[in-house]
Amino acid sequence: MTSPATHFTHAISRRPGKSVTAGLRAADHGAPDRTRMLAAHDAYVAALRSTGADVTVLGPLEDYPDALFVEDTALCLPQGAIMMRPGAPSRMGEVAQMRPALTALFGDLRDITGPGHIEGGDILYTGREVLVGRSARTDAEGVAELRTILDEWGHTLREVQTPEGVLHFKTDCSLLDPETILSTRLLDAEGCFDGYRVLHLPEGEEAAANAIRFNDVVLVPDGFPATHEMLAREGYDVRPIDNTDCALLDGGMSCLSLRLNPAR
Ligand code: CIR
Repeated sequence: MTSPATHFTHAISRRPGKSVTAGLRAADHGAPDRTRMLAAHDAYVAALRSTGADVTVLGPLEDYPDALFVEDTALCLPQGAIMMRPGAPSRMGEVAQMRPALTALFGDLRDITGPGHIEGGDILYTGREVLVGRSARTDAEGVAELRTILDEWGHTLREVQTPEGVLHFKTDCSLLDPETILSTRLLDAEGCFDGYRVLHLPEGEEAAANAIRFNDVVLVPDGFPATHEMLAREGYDVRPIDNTDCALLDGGMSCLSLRLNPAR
């Protein structure tokens, strides 16, 4: 039995534009190398496609340096898609740019209309519930608006807290299967994963926390051997992907795609 939280028929990603060098970052460790980033993006898309999924790769948006981080623009569930309202002002316009691709796939498309804000990176759908981390990008009003829509669709929303200084809730955790979460110790200490099996990132490899389970593979940032070994030992099919340049912009595996299984 597959879960809609881990098994998908489609994904949508977007190529980084030249403007990606101006992407948002909490700390400046240098600009990303777009050539290397494009190669990593190709490898990422190939890994998704290797599972048999239909992957749409959208063109770059030079007006939006962070537009490759498509996950933040929408929440996709089997019942429909919900267009987000990013808390980063420079990213607001990305949502309208994603709309046509989702309109083509979903019969029910909703909008977070505001005044609140919410970004997809703060949302973890586990199959049994939707966890939403309040953060510098996701506020109480945004969460409340999402809750109204999810109530209608029969999903339980549980509000949790993204730790101070962490960009998004999923910066520090990933769903490995409907029962199992990969998490930093820092985030798990918030107590948000009671009732799940939690695998902690090995010490010093916390930056590998943002992974994705996509059908039968798990995409994990390259360069974290203890994490790869732990996940392989647990039986997951690990696919390391170069994340050097996305990491400079606080991005990871989940940010680079919308993963979906539309009902129609
Ligand atoms: C930002 O600060 O918005 C981007 N530079 C990174 C977004 C990463 N997205 C994600 O974790 N879902």
